[in-house]
Amino acid sequence: MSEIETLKQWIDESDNIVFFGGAGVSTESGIPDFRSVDGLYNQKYKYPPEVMVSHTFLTQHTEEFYDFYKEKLAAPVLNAKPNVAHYKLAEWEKQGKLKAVITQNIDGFHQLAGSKEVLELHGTVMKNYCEKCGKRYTVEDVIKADGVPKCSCGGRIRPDVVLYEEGLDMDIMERAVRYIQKADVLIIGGTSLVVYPAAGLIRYYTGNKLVLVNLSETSQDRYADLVIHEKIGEVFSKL
Ligand code: CNA
Repeated sequence: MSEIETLKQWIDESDNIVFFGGAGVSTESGIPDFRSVDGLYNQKYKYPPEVMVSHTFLTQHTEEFYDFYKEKLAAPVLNAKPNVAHYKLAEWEKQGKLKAVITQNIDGFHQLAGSKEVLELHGTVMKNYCEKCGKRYTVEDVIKADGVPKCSCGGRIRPDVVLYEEGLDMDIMERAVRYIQKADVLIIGGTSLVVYPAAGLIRYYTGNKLVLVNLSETSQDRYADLVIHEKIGEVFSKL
């Protein structure tokens, strides 16, 4: 049986699938990831993306932070749409087969594709708030602001995104752990599995159907029961 056939069989037979994904899920929508050859790490910037989306950078290089954030993380989301991988996951959830999507992505595409139970470990570009009064703003408000986006009260508007050096929401992490612990099939897709603590979630899986669908090799490939090194959209379109 081919790898795709095995995956298809596991999915057909299961009503407790959990998906854990990253930036590679959205590259086929045209949004660059961080670590692929054409990802943001390999584009020419003064600093690596990890530095430019850190808490220190927001506080010490505020204008540059917003320039990078608006151009490379927020605007691409408005100019793209979900792909077959996002839609497939939403379809499986609707059929009662998939319990949750746990994502490191901040693009909001799973919800746009119709997924309901989406755990956004790193927040979302779709939500933004004033650091002073808490007033909510849209992603469009942030993008169209001249320079650093400011609230009507004078405070700075920041994205509801977990920056490097910032802590994850423990409630979301605990829910993610519970879904993974109980999962029958765990599909991990489009993530280099190098960003912690998110990448550590894989250790909570206790089943024997751990699937890794990632274009490049990861350091966790050896723990998977099935490894497919292909584009996730292409793989999912065959399921
Ligand atoms: P990453 O470290 O950039 O890794 C992406 C992985 O996906 C790589 O191993 C690629 O080989 C693989 N990949 C790329 N395209 C595909 C594809 N079509 N099919 C299968 N695999 C593919 O990204 P991670 O998510 O692992 O790193 C975590 C960071 C990246 C998170 O904090 C995100 O917020 C951040 N990020 C998010 C987005 C987004 O929301 N779309 C975009 C860029 C970065």
